[in-house]
Amino acid sequence: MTICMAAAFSCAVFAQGYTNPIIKGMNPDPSICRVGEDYYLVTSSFHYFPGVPVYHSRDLVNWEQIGHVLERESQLPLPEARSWSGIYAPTIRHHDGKFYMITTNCSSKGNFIVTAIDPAGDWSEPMWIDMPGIDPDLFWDEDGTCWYTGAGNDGIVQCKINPDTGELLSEPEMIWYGTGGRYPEAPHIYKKDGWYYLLISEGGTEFGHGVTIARSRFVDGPYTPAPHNPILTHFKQATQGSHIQGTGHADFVQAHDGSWWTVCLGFRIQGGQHHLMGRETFLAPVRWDEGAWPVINSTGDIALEMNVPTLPLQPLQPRPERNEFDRNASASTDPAVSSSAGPTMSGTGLGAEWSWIRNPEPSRYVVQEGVLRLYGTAADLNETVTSPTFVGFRQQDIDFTAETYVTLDGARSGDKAGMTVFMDSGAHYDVYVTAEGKVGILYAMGAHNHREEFKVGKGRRVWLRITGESDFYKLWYSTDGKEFKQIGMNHTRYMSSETVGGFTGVMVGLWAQSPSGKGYADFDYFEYRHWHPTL
Ligand code: 6LW
Repeated sequence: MTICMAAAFSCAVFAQGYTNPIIKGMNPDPSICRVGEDYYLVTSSFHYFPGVPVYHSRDLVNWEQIGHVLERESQLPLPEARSWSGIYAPTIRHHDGKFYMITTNCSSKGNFIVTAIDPAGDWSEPMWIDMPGIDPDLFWDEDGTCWYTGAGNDGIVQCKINPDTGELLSEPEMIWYGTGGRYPEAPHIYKKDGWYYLLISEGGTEFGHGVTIARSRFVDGPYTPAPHNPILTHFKQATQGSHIQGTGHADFVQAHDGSWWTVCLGFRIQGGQHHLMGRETFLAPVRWDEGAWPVINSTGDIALEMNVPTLPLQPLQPRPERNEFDRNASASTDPAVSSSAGPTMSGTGLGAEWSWIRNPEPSRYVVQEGVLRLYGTAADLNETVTSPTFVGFRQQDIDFTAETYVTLDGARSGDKAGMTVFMDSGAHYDVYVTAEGKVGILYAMGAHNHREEFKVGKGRRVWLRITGESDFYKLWYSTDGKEFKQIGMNHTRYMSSETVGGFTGVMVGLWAQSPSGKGYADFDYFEYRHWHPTL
């Protein structure tokens, strides 16, 4: 049976309303566009490859990942990229039959545009833009002029651009400093009822985050701030107890029924004031009367359960909990498939929900005969330069169980392979089996690495499990797949964004390490289950 875990994100369906976040796990800086009754959304990917996941929906609530924008190393060079570099906030727009995605590669040459006719790909090679700064936006005015708007050092800058070449056509001008919050960023421009609206974020992407707006009769200003700014924030008394914090970085879309909506990022807190799953994508209705300022969800904040009218809901098949590593019918049989511009990961047989660190070697990842075979390198998960043998699946729930069965029959002396909850090269908890027939755990916490290894009777073939809950990750193994023994437990907060920094969220990963570079590990299945559907 073919199982593709990219198929869907499960989401409660109500006669009216929906559950936030609409896209769970690390999916920050959402940008959205509509073509007829189809909606497309992209998010940031930092040092993960492929870059910029693309999601599709027909109701704004239920989203399916249809691919990535940046699938080739030529589009996404990630030399020495870390969890605070690589790809930042993308903007997706559709103009004259073509999709445009503009973003910043902070580990390469900065801002660039790629284009596609089909948002599922192929996308073009990058057209680099000679402009510093981050969070670029594209806006086409009614006269056909295309405007680049982005975040500079102290405020929002703008100039004319040729979106089909990346060439700048005017001198950059500062158009707004925001309302005084730190890091004015994430601009998007919209035109409505004769006004140009400039939507931005301020306050930094932590607890003080918020969205502000200004408008002008002219695209290049002067912009006048809305009297009710910030129009979205959880940095206020009414939401100090909310499970959602850090709301910001929004984009607007007008639905095909005329209603307005915003997608934005936020994070779900756990283990005290900590978040582990990165910043996720949320949805809220916008009231935007003619000539009036937009109002987000009446009160300028959002909830997990949104009791508001929606478009007619079109639920997707729930994501299968278990991936048996049967090759997807659509995947190539060649493990290292090459396009004209270099190898992509689509040939590995793993679906779009999987991510690699920096620029992986496709031939080290092979799905065959119901196993995922990982060929290790000398690099371990503390690696900061090359791409360790690792493939990750976004942690999507505070309470979850992930499980696999790993065989090291193809291992060489010194080899290890297993599962991890991975925030960063300096923050991951691993459970593994060694070629010498031991099981082990590693807590990587900055400069401190704590390792324990135990001899197990049967050696070399074990079931491994990681469970997550609000305060702890627990690490388990089994030699029969029935009785699991807990061999590790550590606080979630040591791996949180508040402790570790960076812009990413935890990935549940499978990995292999082989000092000789010749050993391999076989993973029989990967199961990910949400077991406590409260948050
Ligand atoms: C992004 C900036 C932000 O470029 O975080 O929350 C940065 N907003 O707009 C990285 O995701």
